[in-house]
Amino acid sequence: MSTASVSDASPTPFAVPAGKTALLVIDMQRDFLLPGGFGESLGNDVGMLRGVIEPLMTLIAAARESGVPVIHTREGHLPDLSDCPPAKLNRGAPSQRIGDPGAFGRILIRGEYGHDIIDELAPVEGETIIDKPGKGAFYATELTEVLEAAGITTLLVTGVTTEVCVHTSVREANDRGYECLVVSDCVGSYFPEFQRVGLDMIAAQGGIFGWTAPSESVITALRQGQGQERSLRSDQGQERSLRSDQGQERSLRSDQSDQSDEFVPVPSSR
Ligand code: C5J
Repeated sequence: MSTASVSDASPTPFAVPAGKTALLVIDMQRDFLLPGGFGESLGNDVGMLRGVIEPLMTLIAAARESGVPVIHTREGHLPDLSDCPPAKLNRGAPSQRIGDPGAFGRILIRGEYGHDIIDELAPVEGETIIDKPGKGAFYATELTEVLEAAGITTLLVTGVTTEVCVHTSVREANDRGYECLVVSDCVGSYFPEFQRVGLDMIAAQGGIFGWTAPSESVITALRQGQGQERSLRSDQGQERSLRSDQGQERSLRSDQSDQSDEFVPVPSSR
């Protein structure tokens, strides 16, 4: 197995082990990102989040190309709100709470148009989508089982918002023993100061919750890993073919010795 490295990650270089790394895309949902939607109706500038879309499209494409699994999450609740505790439901402006009618359907309700992932980042067939009722991607979801089944130890974390669902998920992942790198230009906040401080907090104190790095460096590491895997496979292929050549040679020698064994001089009876 090869391990590439994000050499300029903060606070130190970050290892990206092949076959053990997944890309986690947190809550890139219409309710948070579309102009005229829930996020904007709360007075937020969705442009702050939309800046993430393009670099994230490029990173997701690189992950898919490198065979790194992409796992998407969506924050939302059952239509009857039975999975939304009052402590969450009774927040925010009345009439703009979870379950209320919004521009793109009931706000943050599973199955509604606004709850789904934006078209630009739509999951492709075979990718996991985790529906989460909380801010963290692990709370009341099957994410742990999905990661364990795939042998994942390392997460490249992206999505929105930096200081809420990305932070909560990274903290949860860190407590569960996962190595996390937060991709700095692929996470977004409605508030510039939260974006800056949110990223600083992750890598502070020697990487208290994880690492940070820009997507360009992460993509370089993914390509490096892909190259290493290719040359490992080609070395293994050459070794296999060498072993098979040696095997053929051995079998040829054994055939030859078989032949000589088979050559039984006919005893002369005369
Ligand atoms: C929020 C999220 N901010 N995905 N959700 O409520 O960060």
